[in-house]
Amino acid sequence: MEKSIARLLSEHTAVTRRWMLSQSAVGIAALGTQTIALANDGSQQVLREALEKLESWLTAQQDFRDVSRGNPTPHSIPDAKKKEVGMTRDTWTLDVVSDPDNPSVLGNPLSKENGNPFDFHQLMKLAEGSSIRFAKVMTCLNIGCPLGMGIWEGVALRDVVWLAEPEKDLRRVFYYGYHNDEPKQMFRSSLPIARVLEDPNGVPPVILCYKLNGEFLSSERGGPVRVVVPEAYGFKSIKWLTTMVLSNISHANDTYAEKNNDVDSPLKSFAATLSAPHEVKASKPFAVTGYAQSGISGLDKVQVWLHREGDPMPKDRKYFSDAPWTDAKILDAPNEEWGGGLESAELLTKTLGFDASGSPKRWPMRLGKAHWAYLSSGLRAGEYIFRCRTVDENGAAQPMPRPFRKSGHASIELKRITVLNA
Ligand SMILES: Nc1nc2c(c(=O)[nH]1)N[C@H]1C(S)=C(S)[C@@H](COP(=O)(O)O)O[C@H]1N2
Ligand SMILES: [Mo]
Repeated sequence: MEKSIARLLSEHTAVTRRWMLSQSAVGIAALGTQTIALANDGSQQVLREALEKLESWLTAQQDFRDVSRGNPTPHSIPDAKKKEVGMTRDTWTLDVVSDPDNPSVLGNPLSKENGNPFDFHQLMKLAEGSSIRFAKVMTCLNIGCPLGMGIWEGVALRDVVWLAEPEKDLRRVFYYGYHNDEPKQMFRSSLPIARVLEDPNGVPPVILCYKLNGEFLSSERGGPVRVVVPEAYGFKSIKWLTTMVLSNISHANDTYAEKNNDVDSPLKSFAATLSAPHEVKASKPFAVTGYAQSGISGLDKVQVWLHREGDPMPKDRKYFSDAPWTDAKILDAPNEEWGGGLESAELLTKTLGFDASGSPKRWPMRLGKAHWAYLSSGLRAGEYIFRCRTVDENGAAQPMPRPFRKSGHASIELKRITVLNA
């Protein structure tokens, strides 16, 4: 989608500042040998050019990648039809009911059929006292790169579950959205009730989300209301939510399980490049930039390894754990300009993980994105392979501790760089 030039410019200036600021704040030593080169051989210029092309930290709603299923995709149906089926804020309702196959005992089931569904007005009433915001990267388990990074706002799902007055026989919730009233098109996800009622250490609540980056959720992003599960891959965050089923079923029943996906897998940490040169001249500085997703075990380091063809390979041919990795520089938090169309940084003062001045309490933020840069002062001629990886806060290097593809992307990316004789 179209980005205004003003927005692009302000975001890019902000990114450049992130690096420059961190150089003065963290000091010269943090950059090691790289700073020596920064003096007058063009490194400064090379780095500036690479950083200016970096994406902003947050992604605007309309710039998220869309992987919605459905024929037609629910967000593409005409406005009149959206009103008819409850896909607008003034017509939206949610059923919170017991599972007929594995019933939970509910004192007050909420449903259209009984004439008492939960609606958007009630959601806003709940939000007045207890809205929740957190930063999260939305990533599809089956796609290598994140779809977008946002500040998601909503009400804790448990606040609405309690309105249905569950009494016993409740082990799991499963939920789905509008799917053109065709059972075959239903896309369902599920969670243990424990996860809904209580948050694991430091992880925000599961929410019924109605805003992204301070604006009401667009139809394409799942509006008027979607579920957002902070630590999960995208498939748990059901869009165009209509139905929450409280169940005594003892196991996951997600639609996503049908395609061999590991539906219990939380977000993994991994790094990837955003810009890397194909060709550089020998002994000339060059920069590589990228992002890292900070998974459930956080992000301690981003490391890179440049392997020259013909040089000996490490013993570990699978994950290169014993290769001569060196640390890249993780960029500091954006200072003021967060990107993503965030109207005002004021919102961050009321966002989990940020302090009263709107600064992140920890950086990088778990379950979010961070950006990194690597500056080489120059290499001798040859064919090189550039690799990058994360090291999480438990010390596990990508793709460990969970290398399997169907639990989310973590394989190590590979980029070829040719260094030509000068
Ligand atoms: N109702 C519904 N919700 C859905 C989906 C869907 O097809 N239908 N796709 C899911 C998947 S697989 C992903 S990865 C995320 C993507 O979220 P986004 O479109 O906001 O980027 O939405 C999830 N929620
Ligand atoms: Mo997905």
